[in-house]
Amino acid sequence: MTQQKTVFISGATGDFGKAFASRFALNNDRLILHGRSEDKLNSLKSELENSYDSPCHICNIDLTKTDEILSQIAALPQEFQNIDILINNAGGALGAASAEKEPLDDWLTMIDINVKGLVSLTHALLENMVQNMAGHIINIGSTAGNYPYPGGHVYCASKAFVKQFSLALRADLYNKNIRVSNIEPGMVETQFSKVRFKGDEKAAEAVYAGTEPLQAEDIAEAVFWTASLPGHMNINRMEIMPTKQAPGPLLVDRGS
Ligand code: 8X3
Repeated sequence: MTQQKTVFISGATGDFGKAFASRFALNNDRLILHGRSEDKLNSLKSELENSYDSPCHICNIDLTKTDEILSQIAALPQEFQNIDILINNAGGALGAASAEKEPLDDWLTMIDINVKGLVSLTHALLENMVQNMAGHIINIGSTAGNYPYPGGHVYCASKAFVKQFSLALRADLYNKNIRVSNIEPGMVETQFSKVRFKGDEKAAEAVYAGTEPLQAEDIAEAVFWTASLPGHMNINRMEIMPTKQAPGPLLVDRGS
């Protein structure tokens, strides 16, 4: 067990978020659980507090509303105020059709959550981390930020933003004792595809059919390991794929 820390997890009620929360709860860390549904947050908090010795505080914020972020951060109970680890996990994909077929609203929603939400939350917590000269920002990127694919358009672009933002933050924080890591999962079997295909179970199941995807707990282990390393070690980026997945060849139009 490593020293008890305060960990802020955005998107805590999703599959990744729950796996991260359980992994850090196993270490008795203090958790700030962010989500958009108060009911889901309350039941996650009770579940974790009943199973682990890990105090939880819930943060029911819409990440597209900067004033909500600032007021809830300002209202954190004292024992949760010094955040050691921020896990920027909230985000997702909408649609996988060719770019010209996708509604603009879905593109803008992905930018709102995956990009604007992530930078707004980071901005809100950064000053305190710099004052304390301590902290670790762990962004949940994606292999989609490294390898574009058909139907990936804004989702791929948003995750490329997260990668570059993480690396650029490193350039400002390397001498302030604040670590920044971008964890880049490939195919993981979660509700991700169900959300992407707007509830179409068949389309979502087809993504994982006949192969062996990663599980949310695999990524949680990687995130926990990244956070548990000695303070002088910073994982800049960690790309993780199932053994049965690999980057593919470039596309070539041969006119047929
Ligand atoms: C999830 C990985 O390949 O579905 O971020 O975009 S992928």
